[in-house]
Amino acid sequence: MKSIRCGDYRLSRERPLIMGIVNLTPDSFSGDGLTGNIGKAIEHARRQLEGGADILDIGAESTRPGALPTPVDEELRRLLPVLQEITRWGVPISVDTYKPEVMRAALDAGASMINDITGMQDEAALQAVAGSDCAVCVMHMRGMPGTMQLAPEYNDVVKEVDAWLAAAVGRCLAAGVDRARLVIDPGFGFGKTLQHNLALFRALLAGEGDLPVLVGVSRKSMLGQITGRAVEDRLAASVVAALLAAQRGASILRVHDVLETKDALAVWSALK
Ligand code: HH2
Repeated sequence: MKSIRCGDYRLSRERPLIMGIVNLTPDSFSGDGLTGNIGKAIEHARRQLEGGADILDIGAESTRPGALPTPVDEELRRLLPVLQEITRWGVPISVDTYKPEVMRAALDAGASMINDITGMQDEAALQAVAGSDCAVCVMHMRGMPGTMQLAPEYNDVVKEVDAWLAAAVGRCLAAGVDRARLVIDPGFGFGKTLQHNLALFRALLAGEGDLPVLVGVSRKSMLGQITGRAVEDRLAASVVAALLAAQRGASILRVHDVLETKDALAVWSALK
């Protein structure tokens, strides 16, 4: 399968794609959240695009460890004004949400991908995406952000995450979502210790199946644990991790630092 169906777009799988993060939140872990200032958020989205993003991923609820859910109306209030502008730019826009109401509103506003950190477990979420042609990213998470990092435990994290994702994919297919629309994501940092994240990262290459994999490790605490650096000093670690994920076959790299990741991929592609 050479491309991912993503609304009106076809995303090539011939090279790793860069998904630029746009956080419309007051409390994102990376400190890049923009809320209440539509102009600044749109400017940030534009910069991500000019830096070389192939897709923008816009989210209006932080899912950092310990975060509490944002009410639907507040999420929509943050999201829609920005979404309505950037969906006119002629590039694929992904919306990072697990709420069916927000999915529906996002698709109505022209989003071409839904990025669900809860892996489409909710029947209403499946219904929200089934009738559209959007791409759907199903991510693995153990628990919910409020409590997911308290004491995550697995017998075999790689097998368990694979089985969970296979079940999530099965639910999507059964609901009528075509396989060509699906993207899977092991969910780095979502209900996982450093050791779990490392095992999942190393297993990326071995990942069976033909589905494209999205990897989101940008600025995450696993990189802080490895380097000892604070979130604002994790640029080099994030770029290296993105590059390694690309080498291990990731199709989509979800990153805060688009320009730097783009350069790293260009050098890799020229020198490999
Ligand atoms: N990570 C975050 C949010 N959404 N979606 C996918 N598919 N994969 C990820 O790894 C992922 C995600 C967390 O990062 P960020 O959006 O920067 O932080 P916050 O949730 O605090 O806004």
